[in-house]
Amino acid sequence: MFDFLGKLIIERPAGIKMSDSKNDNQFDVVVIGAGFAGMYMLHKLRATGLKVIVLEAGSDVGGTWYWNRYPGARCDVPSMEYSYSFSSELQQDWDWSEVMAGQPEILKYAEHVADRFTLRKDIKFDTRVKSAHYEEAHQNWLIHTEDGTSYESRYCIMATGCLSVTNTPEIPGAENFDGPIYHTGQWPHEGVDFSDVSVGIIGTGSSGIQAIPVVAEQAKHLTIFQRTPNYTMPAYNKPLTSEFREKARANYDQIRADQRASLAGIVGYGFGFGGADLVEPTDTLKNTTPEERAKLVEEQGFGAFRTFLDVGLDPDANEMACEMYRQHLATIIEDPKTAQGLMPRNYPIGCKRPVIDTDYYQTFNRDNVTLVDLRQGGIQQVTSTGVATDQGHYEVDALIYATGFDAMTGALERIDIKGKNGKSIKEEWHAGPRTYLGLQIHGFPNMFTITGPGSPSVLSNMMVSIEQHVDWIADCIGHLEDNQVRAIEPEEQAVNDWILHVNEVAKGSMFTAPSCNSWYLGANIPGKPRIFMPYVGGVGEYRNRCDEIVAEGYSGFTLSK
Ligand code: NA7
Repeated sequence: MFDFLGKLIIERPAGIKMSDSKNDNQFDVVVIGAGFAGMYMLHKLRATGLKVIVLEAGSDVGGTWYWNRYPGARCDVPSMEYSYSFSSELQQDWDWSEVMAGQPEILKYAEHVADRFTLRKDIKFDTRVKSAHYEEAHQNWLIHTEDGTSYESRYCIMATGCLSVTNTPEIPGAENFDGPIYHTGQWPHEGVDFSDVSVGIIGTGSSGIQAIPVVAEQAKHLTIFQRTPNYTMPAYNKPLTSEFREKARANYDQIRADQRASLAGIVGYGFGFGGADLVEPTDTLKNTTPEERAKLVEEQGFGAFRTFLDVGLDPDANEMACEMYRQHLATIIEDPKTAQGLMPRNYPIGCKRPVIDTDYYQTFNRDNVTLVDLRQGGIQQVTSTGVATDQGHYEVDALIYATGFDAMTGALERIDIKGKNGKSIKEEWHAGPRTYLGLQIHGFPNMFTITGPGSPSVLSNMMVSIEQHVDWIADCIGHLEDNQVRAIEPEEQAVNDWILHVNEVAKGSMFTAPSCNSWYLGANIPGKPRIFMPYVGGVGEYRNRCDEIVAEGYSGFTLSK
């Protein structure tokens, strides 16, 4: 229902914002999280004159890039594209040094943005939010932090990140391990020196695949405990030349416009993916002969199937592509047993988030690297001196868990969030996350989720999706303020319809193949409902739908005085 044109119940004198009469802990907006989403949300809302505070668990800005300091951590989107577009001066001034920046450079960028826009004065660091309860009587959010402080606000914006709650599997015996245990997502700020250390790493997702080559260079020995091999492509990362940067900057308006209209928020400006230009796949792999496929692999390596449309649609064509992948892999790895151990099988290419790497497979040709393919016998327990598996015991001095995150919903469900009638977000989402547009939840008025489940989010260049959500939310709040609307929340039917649509679009894609077990589906967390969480329809389509909904007078939302 949309009723903002109805009679005004509460009239505020013109020109007086709610913030004018607030005490220290009363705000118009509380934003939770000071990663790229929370930082831009703060900047954007400041222009409205509302009283805003950001609460952040870390000691500084950066979110994902603040916590994920493991060796080799790097963005998998070209930095000229993985950067804010909201300030033309910022994008003209900042010099990215490489095509895909490493974590230290991205964190420096976040810090620079915080300095440049004096963001820190409205961010409370070292402050973890414990609960956020909607008080129906006052139509306010009451937010409690672990240090015992409470905040009251009209709007509560969750900028809590999609990959911010680490997944640490409970492996028996871990508490008895004599050496240090690290998690890639919570890496020590001072770094770790692995010289002369035998290291074990559990997990070969993107984090493991990035860390392994770098740790192997330093460690005495590196043992990789791999449960599921991944499909990974070379990143072809390289330094950026000043000529390239200048050309890209001159084209920034077009690049940004193309990103916003694209499928994944990435146009591959100047590099494409995997070092080759982006191509629109049109050919049919199933029409090729084994000889033709072998020739393609010989000529193009891992990229050999990228021009074939049916790889993403037809399980048989996909399996042919997987076989081509394995053929090329076998040519890189010197030891045939290790090559077999690294070969992904029994799930399609494109089911998990694509991984790109630097020298990953070459690392397995080093003398100080051992692969333990857990498909041949899994981990039994961690002992005081290493890891016991069904294949034997492996001695290590230090262990790294590269075991991922409770993605998309973890950070929200970790906070005790209660909406109308005291209903918790956990209850509301017991069968999987339910949102309208990934922006709002029925029964939780005036709470917004930036890049929440049901939006393109992790399937896209996060910067593009963050900026779109922040702009939408800021416009929405401006609209509510201008029209003296007290609360907005989605109708239950609109949520149902949107979820149906999110599932419809994902159906038939490799993302939801029965053999696919990805964190997109929550399959990495025991007991988590198996639901495909992000919106696969593309950032351009999605943006259009969000804009249409506004033009239709916030259709699907209830706006109440
Ligand atoms: P991922 O992609 O979730 O990878 C986690 C890895 O850890 C994956 O190989 C898992 O194997 C493995 N894992 C998890 N639990 C276990 C246990 N108990 N035993 C053995 N192996 C285990 O997380 P990342 O941090 O690498 O990447 C997350 C995203 O960050 C990435 O997609 C980018 O967007 C950036 P499994 O596949 O579940 O068998």
